[in-house]
Amino acid sequence: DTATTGEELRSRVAGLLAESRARSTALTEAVDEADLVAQHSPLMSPLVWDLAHIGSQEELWLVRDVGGREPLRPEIDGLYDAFQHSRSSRVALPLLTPAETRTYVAEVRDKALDALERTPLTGRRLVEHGFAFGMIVQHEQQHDETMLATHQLRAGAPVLQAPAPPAGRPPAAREVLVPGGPFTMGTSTEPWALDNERPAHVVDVPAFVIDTAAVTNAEYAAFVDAGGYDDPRWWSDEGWAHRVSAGLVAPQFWQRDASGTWYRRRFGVVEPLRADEPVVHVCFHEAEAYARWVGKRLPTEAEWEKAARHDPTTGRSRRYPWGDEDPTPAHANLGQRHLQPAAAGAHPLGASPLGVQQLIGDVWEWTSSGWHPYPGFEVFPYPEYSQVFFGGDYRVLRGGSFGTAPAAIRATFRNWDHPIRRQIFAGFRCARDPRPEDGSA
Ligand code: AVJ
Ligand code: FE
Repeated sequence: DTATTGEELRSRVAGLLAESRARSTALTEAVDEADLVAQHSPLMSPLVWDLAHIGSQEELWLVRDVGGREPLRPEIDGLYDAFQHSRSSRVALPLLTPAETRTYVAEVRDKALDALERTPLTGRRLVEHGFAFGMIVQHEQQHDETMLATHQLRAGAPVLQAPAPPAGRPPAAREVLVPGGPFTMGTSTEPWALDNERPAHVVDVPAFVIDTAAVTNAEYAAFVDAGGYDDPRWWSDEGWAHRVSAGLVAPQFWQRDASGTWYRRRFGVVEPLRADEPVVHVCFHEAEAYARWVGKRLPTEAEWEKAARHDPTTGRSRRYPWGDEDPTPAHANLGQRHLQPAAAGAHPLGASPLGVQQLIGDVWEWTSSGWHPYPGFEVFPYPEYSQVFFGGDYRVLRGGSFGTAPAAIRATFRNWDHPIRRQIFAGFRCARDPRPEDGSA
């Protein structure tokens, strides 16, 4: 945005830093000391590690790098380096105590705000330093979503509360044809886009048909109830092998009572499965099997982004499905305002020009694509964010979830995880190749 001045950016950043810290504080004050240092799942860090890691990254990038200050606690850098210790081993490290962690992150924040005050945010510096602050805001929010996933895995009484999301009526058209042709994927102008979203490049995407809503619990339950988990026809070889070895029988956190009614456990509350909500906590293999069962497939990453950004009238790619404005609560279910995805059709104002709904927020959406750099990719600012994962056993997820902050999502944002992972707030929508009756392709 050419109109952004250094002062506007400064106050915007200060507000977003405060917002992310309020969320981190709420997530870590909700549980007692024992819970903070506990290992709730081998897939997750103890909550106290995430909090100190948030501070440690902020210290590295804002206090030391942008601010040019001396390290506060150089001796703890290694403890909070995600590449030195696996998530499952972090609980055994000599971590800061919860009280020490709170003091540390508060001291770092004071110095980061001081750097924000003193740093020139004009010209090139606005871009460089503005990005560093944006990266740290996004980083804290990403770990807040990770901590929310840890809360979901945690046993015991519920500690988080939020109002129910708005109701909705499923879109009248269940799928739409996206005409074939080129569109601009990725971005070279979005100021806080991470390296993997860059650069903007033209991709020619053949015509495809995509669902206007994500697959719901009722739809997914029909697959489970029809024996979908017992029939290797719907699964890839790799997916079937995983289904068998991991003993998957339904999405994570689902349970059935004696009469066959489905329930799910959500942040410690067991409640009847809500039929019209997007299914969540399925792995890539489950998403792929469901899609095959209904005669469809998952969208590719390029298809997903074209459905989310392409404006067929102007030929331009938008920042969001609804346009270029930042998300509001009317557009999308983001930022942990609710503790679950909203029903299909709950955010019609967030629809794309072709009427595809809820692409942003609610549930991360699995795509069929692996994790690869765009043509012209350049590491920025460090290889451990994206590059070291390229080509690994990952699938791309798009769109963010109810637990993703608005500052940490846009239609170009790319997430990735292993195809067997279910602890993230991930669901999916289906796509397919057009048939003659779908009209002009
Ligand atoms: C982009 C969500 C895969 O949480 O592992 C946080 C983001 N990178 N700290 C993750 C990230 C470094 C990353 N994901
Ligand atoms: Fe991190």
